[in-house]
Amino acid sequence: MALIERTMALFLVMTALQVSFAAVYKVGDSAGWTTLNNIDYNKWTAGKTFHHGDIILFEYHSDRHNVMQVSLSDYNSCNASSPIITYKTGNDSITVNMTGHYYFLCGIPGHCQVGQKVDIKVTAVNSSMVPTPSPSPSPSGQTATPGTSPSPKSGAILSHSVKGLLGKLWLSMAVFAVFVSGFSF
Ligand SMILES: *[C@@H]1O[C@H](CO)[C@@H](O)[C@H](O)[C@H]1NC(C)=O
Ligand SMILES: *[C@@H]1O[C@H](CO)[C@@H](O)[C@H](O)[C@H]1NC(C)=O
Ligand SMILES: *[C@@H]1O[C@H](CO)[C@@H](O)[C@H](O)[C@H]1NC(C)=O
Ligand SMILES: *[C@@H]1O[C@H](CO)[C@@H](O)[C@H](O)[C@H]1NC(C)=O
Ligand SMILES: [Cu+2]
Repeated sequence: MALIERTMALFLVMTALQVSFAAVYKVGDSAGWTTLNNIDYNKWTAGKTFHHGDIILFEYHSDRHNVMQVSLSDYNSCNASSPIITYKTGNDSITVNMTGHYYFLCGIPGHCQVGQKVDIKVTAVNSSMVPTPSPSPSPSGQTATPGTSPSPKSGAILSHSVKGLLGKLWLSMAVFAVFVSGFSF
């Protein structure tokens, strides 16, 4: 019984630790979510790696803008007539809990058209992303086309993930040590 409780406690702590790794990204940084200054929000996302569990924060004047999560085609055509979800508090924290693209736009007429839209690609952090000692040949026998060597961007994603995994490993070990030491009582 004590073992089960301990295991459950360990699980809860681990979950809490996962949560504490969530990053908060304020869209547009200090400028926020606006049509002023012609902000290119897809420039803002460049170089950032959004992970499952991260928080996307939209800050804006709620009487001037809103935030709609839409489909890809609605994103491309700036169609605000059938949003998946609409946020309008002016201070919306959105926890991204699925991998893939989140397409957001402002639903106020004309705003998306002048660039108030953002495509946030959420990546999972998982153990299969840990680098292998040597690159193995493609199992499907696919030959690499000339000039398609791994881009520096994928390297950046990799190192980011590895850093995250190492952090988690370190904390897991610390928690495990506490867990094990509990038995000596
Ligand atoms: C916007 O989307 C709705 C429903 O998805 C569609 O009926 C409408 O024609 C679209 N409007 C434009 C301008 O594409
Ligand atoms: C928006 O919400 C965050 C927490 O979600 C808070 O830290 C921040 O102060 C809020 N900003 C404004 C302008 O209310
Ligand atoms: C993801 O978040 C949305 C909105 O916050 C929620 O409706 C949905 O149930 C969540 N999905 C999972 C798998 O947690
Ligand atoms: C881990 O990542 C790989 C490739 O990115 C993906 O195919 C796999 O489904 C992921 N696994 C989990 C558990 O998310
Ligand atoms: Cu707007």
